[in-house]
Amino acid sequence: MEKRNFYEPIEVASRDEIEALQYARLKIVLQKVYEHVPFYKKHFDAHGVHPDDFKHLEDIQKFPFTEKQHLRENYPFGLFAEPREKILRVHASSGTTGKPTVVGYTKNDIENWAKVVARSIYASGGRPGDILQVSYGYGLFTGGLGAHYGAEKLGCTVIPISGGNTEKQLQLINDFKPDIIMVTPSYMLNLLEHMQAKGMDAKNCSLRIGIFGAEPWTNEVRKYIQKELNMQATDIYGLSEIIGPGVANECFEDLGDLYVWEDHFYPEIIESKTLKVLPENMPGELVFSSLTKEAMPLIRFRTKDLSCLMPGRVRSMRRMQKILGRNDDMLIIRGVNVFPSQIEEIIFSFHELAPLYQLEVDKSESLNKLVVHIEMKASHAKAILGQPQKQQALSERIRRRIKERVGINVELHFHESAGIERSIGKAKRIIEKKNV
Ligand code: DLL
Repeated sequence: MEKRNFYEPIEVASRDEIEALQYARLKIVLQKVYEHVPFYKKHFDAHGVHPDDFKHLEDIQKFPFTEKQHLRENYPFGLFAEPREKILRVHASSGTTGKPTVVGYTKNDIENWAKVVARSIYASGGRPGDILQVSYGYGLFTGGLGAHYGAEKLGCTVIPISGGNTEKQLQLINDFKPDIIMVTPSYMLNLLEHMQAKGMDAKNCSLRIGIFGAEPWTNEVRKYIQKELNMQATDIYGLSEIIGPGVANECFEDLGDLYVWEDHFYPEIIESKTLKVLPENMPGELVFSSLTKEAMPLIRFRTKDLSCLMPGRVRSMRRMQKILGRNDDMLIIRGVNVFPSQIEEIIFSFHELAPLYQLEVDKSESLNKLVVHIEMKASHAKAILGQPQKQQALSERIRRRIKERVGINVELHFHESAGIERSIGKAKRIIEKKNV
């Protein structure tokens, strides 16, 4: 492997240099959106701020936030800061209600996006010449095409299989021998299950690195994947509103938190209720401002993702803590705040259980009750499922651990083998009440 530990020199520039660049870029972006996006002119005017008020980097705090709602209200192209003819590509995220949120890219945006994804693959340990399978979905979702352009930019041989088509995925892993896979962690678990069922030697497959993102995944999932596939699992973060994958990525020399590519995206952490900016090391909601985006730069976009910022170590750019939940994924069960990731950690710590779960909030009683849907591993199912006493004992151990660690009593529902829906993209962790 090359000695150089960065893809672009700015990753290790001095803080002064990075901050000077952020200031200069943000100044241009503020001016541009004020002049070219009617929404921002109104929004800034309504808050009594003007781009001329931006004299120091901290002055960004004077500017109002952008919310997902604002994208919907300006559907489809109302937030574009460039003439439509300059927009080479659009992506959209489906959203749970009504209209999708649409984002646009100019030629330069697509180039910058490819660079930050190439940088992310490099930080994960990928190098030019590696074979890289892209198993994120291609289409309006940013995962597939984002990964694809980045991998080509770095100089990898790309296998653009997209999500789904599980048998074909395994065939290509077997025959083309990719070094790297980019895929949601839940689909990786699904692929692994199929490999094991087919008798493929997952531990000795060609994959060396997995670059997983698009959904929260705990360190328990990391440990499981690393052990079963004998590969390095790294975390890639991003969101379509800001660019797609490649906003932040783990560095293989310093695993645990993600490095924010701060020359393109200016991060802040706020307290969601008071909207106050929090200092480093304090957990809160991530907010990003675009520094280089041309087609649709956003100012102080509220991601709803919960994290905290910390100084860099192997790069000078700041780190963000691995995201374990979103504001709107938080369940309130009998007055206790619960994130699916807390349950995930516990399910993954039981070797008898298959590495998947779904949560159902039963609102039929006056206080919400949480039903945890789980499955036994095929190898343990026979020994336990037909044996009420053994199943009862296991059930008690799981419930006790959840009570100890999360502070709530849950109901467990064991499913037959393959009874829980498998993911081919982003896993659906929270389900509507089932009639089971
Ligand atoms: O999921 C972009 C992406 C594609 C990122 C592929 C990484 C890999 P959206 O569909 O707009 O974009 O969803 C963005 O997904 O606000 C987070 O809640 C969640 N998310 C993305 N990456 C991670 C991650 C893509 N590494 C939303 N960890 C974000 C936890 C993640 N959550």
